[in-house]
Amino acid sequence: MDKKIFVTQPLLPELEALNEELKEIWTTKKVTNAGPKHNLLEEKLKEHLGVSNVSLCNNGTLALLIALRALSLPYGSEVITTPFTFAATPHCISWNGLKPVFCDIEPETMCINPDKIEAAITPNTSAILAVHVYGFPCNVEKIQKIADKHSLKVIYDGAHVFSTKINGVDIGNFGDITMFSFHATKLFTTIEGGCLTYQDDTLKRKIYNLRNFGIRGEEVVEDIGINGKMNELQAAVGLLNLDLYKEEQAKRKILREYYTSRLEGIKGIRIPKMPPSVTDSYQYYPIVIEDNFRVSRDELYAQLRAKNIYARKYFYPICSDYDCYKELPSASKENLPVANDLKNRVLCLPFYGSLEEEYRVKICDEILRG
Ligand code: T4K
Repeated sequence: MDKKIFVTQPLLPELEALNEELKEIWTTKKVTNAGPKHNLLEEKLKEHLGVSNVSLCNNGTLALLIALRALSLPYGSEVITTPFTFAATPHCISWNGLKPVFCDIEPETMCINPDKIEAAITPNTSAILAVHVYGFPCNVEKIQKIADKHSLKVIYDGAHVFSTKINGVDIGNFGDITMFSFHATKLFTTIEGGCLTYQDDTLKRKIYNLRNFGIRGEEVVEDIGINGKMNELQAAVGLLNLDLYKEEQAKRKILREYYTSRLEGIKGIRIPKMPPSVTDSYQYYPIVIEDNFRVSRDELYAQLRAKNIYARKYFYPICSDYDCYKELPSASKENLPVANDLKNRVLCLPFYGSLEEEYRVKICDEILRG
């Protein structure tokens, strides 16, 4: 391939349109600290995400840190989570002085396996932090039942599920709090950014405080907050991208159909299926390489890379392999057989609307070459 093809490309608004937004910001000189564009984006996201409360943050990781903090989980308590995720998920647990406890995943959705959660619960467990991986939703009903039975909080890492619905219900309405990431690699982006959604109105003040040093007024500091504020430039990009992401989804739908038409039914390739009850976000296109494919996942990854196709092994290594977590009892390979198997099989293909026809064809040709 004559140019490098990456796993994704950021969805950027027209420069002219952004310039108009910047002119406004330059005129008012209000560049951060809950400015008008920030507040408008919060309002508009309520509609787009179908939720009653949205709190914007300067990135998804800060948002997740704040979510865990806002729920006042007892210091040192255990949070059950998945190892099959980005580093931010368990790191946010640890940064809050909480202990991550890894639980295995389901083979099809690659999300935390609810049937394995109860065995991981101890008297010290305070919450479940589950991740909707690649846009596949967790089994939210089963997770909530377990949480209710054991009085646990539920936090969802929804970094991959912007605009997803389950049976018509917007995904940000499940659990106590859901985090969305608006990083440049995400379908809907503010370059860096993220938000929290939640149904409990009383969390609004707490979250506001936590992302703004706890400051309520010039002489009032109400809580031990941090700086998690989204600035006006980020919000401006977000406002423009609200008009673009649906078209991007439509383009990705066509790309998904093309990939699936070429790769489905090929010996040794499994394509994880979105359940019909779910509206897809179109964030990733993962394939699973089985033992009977012509080469291993790692060999395929290398072959593609040699042709300038930068598919990604999300998630390899898994979080339980990291030096900082591998000694945890829950990080053992025996505890996490499915995650440890899938980490060696998954490959996320280049997936963005502007990927040219000729490259789509070449990517599939390269995967299928004999
Ligand atoms: N929870 C989950 C489940 C997550 O997946 C993430 C983030 C988070 C929490 C944390 O949310 P944030 O704090 O990030 O809001 C990327 C992203 O940096 C990261 O946001 C994302 N997950 C993760 C899955 O993927 P890398 O290390 O793979 O990024 P990078 O720089 O290799 O980018 C991938 C490709 O995207 C590049 O090869 C080219 C393209 N790209 C990337 C950037 C940054 C561009 O074309 N332009 C760009 O500016 O982590």
